[in-house]
Order: sequence, then structure tokens, then C-alpha cells
Amino acid sequence: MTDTTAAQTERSLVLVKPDGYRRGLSGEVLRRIEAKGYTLVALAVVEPSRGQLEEHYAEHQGKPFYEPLLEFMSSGPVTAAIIEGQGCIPGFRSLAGATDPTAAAPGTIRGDHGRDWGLAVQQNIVHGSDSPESAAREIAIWFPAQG
Ligand code: IDP
Ligand code: MG
Repeated sequence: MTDTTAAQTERSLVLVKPDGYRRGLSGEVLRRIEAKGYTLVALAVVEPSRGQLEEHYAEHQGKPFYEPLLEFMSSGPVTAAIIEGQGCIPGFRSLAGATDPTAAAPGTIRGDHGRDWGLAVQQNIVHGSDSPESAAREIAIWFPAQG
């Protein structure tokens, strides 16, 4: 019998940004993903190229924080992951917390581990896809073989 009530299994693209990687928070982020019940489908430590970052952040081109964002994201390795599970796209964004780490609720990754460093870009530890379309697009950027 087909269960028509179950949400579709989906995949999301998660990045532990260079600040999180440098601070040794990759394990903490992955721990929270697994504790929540999502599955790690692919995992890699990547030195992002300018081209990958331009594609990844295309929607932000022209905004005041765009260049600082690309510079920050180029400042060291990131841990990239494909995660899977029902509702994992909004679910991971809920684990991550609000974009601004000062405002992010305690209990979230950004709320527990992030803060304002007085820089032109928010160094907020993680990225998570915001829709199924973004997830498909971003997975192809970071894991071309899995797209
Ligand atoms: P998200 O990562 O929560 O989806 P987006 O609005 O997609 O947030 O922004 C992408 C990234 O750009 C953020 O995670 C943050 O690092 C940075 N950013 C966003 N808005 C600002 C801002 O107003 N000032 C500085 N940096 C920002
Ligand atoms: Mg975003």
C-alpha cells in the first residue's frame, strides 16, 4: 500500500563555512545533522574556487555584502555535505538558526556558536539550501558527480 501522507525524501546542500571549518566546528555541525536523524549522503573538504562561489551566491550579486562574502568564503576550506531525509531542507535551516548570528536563537548552530565580529559579512558558520530547486542547483556545484 502506498503511503500518500509521508513527505517526500529530499536532499539539501550544507556547507560548514571557512569560519566554522577553522574553528573545528565541522564535527559539531555533522553531529547535529545526524542527531536530528538526517543521513549523510556525501561529504568533502573543499577549497572553493571563485567560479563555484559565484555560481553558489549568484542571487546575491550586486548586494553590498557580495564581494566581502566571496572573499570570506575563499579564505579557507569548507566542509561540504549532501544530507537526506524528509523535510531536511527546512529542517536544517531550523537547526542553523537565523542568518544574523546575534539574532539566532540559542540552541541553534548560529545561536550557540556564532556572533557579530564587526565585519562587512556575517560569519555565520553554515549554509543550507533554502528550497528543492536551490538544493539541486547547489548539489551540482559542490558534488558534480552526484547532480
Ligand atoms: P542564509 O545563509 O541564511 O540563507 P542569505 O540571505 O542567503 O542567508 O545570505 C547569504 C550569506 O550572506 C549569509 O549566510 C551571510 O553570510 C551573508 N549575509 C547575508 N546578509 C548579510 C548582510 O546583511 N550583511 C552581511 N552579510 C550578510
Ligand atoms: Mg541563502
